[in-house]
Amino acid sequence: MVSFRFPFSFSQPPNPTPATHSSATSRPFTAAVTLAAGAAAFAAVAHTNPTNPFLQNALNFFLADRSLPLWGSLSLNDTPASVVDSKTGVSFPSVLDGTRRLLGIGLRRKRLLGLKNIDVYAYGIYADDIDVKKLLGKKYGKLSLSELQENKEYNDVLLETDIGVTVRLQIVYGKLSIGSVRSAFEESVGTRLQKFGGSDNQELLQRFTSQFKDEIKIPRGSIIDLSREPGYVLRTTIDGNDVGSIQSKLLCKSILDLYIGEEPFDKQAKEDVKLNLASILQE
Ligand code: DAO
Ligand code: DAO
Repeated sequence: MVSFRFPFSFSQPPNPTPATHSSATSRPFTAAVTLAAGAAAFAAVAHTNPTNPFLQNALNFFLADRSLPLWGSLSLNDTPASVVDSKTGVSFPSVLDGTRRLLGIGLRRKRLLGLKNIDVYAYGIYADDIDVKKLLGKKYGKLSLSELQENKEYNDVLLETDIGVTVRLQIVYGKLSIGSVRSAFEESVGTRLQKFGGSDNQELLQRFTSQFKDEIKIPRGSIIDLSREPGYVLRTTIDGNDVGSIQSKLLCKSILDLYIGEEPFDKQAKEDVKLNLASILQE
């Protein structure tokens, strides 16, 4: 196993590759974790592939910042089964539902009574690989990483395109009540419904929050999947059980905006999503 300073680690190294990354290990990363086969293979490929300037650029970006591995440059065999978020210790599968690929991990924090911040949940953002290539490949596949970074439309492309997306929330706060979920939700999503939809969206908000029945428990460790299915259907599951589906482009956009919009809960997670999406588009 190779010791790297990254904010995440892979939980399943199938064939640990020997350490060959002395240049990379000296970089100033923020958290020390272990990095196994998947990204090691990637790093090796990128280092030894001067004919692919995109990969080199992407690698530089990747090393200068912190990020998930660039999936586009890993073969499926090299993809680790899951990625561990070092801030919370929560683990996210690299792939959900067969084709949804993990693009970024973030943390939702909340200030309590203006006093202290609590970690409410860690989240993973996934997008459907096939949809991404089909719907975005033609338009963005030819652009370089820096061109993509400057492209204004690309910034919002996951928000605006009918691509399967899942945001998986894993609760880390141990004392969440349904009441506090409802009111946080009315605040965060309510603001977005107004921003995108204008005045009267009370009914839509009501429809969504009425899915949160009083008897539902969401202890630490609960997994909530918020999925945008084709045709702008927002589907919610808790620990794998369906809670409900609502067809609304506005609701889908308002929810995803919390994570990949203009003011996301975790800015780094959004940057990771953009970078990993770019990497997949270069495949
Ligand atoms: O009042 O005890 C408290 C703390 C409540 C924090 C609520 C934050 C809720 C964030 C939404 C969670 C969605 C699953
Ligand atoms: O973090 O402010 C926020 C909003 C998160 C959206 C959470 C939706 C939660 C739906 C499941 C509720 C279960 C009772």
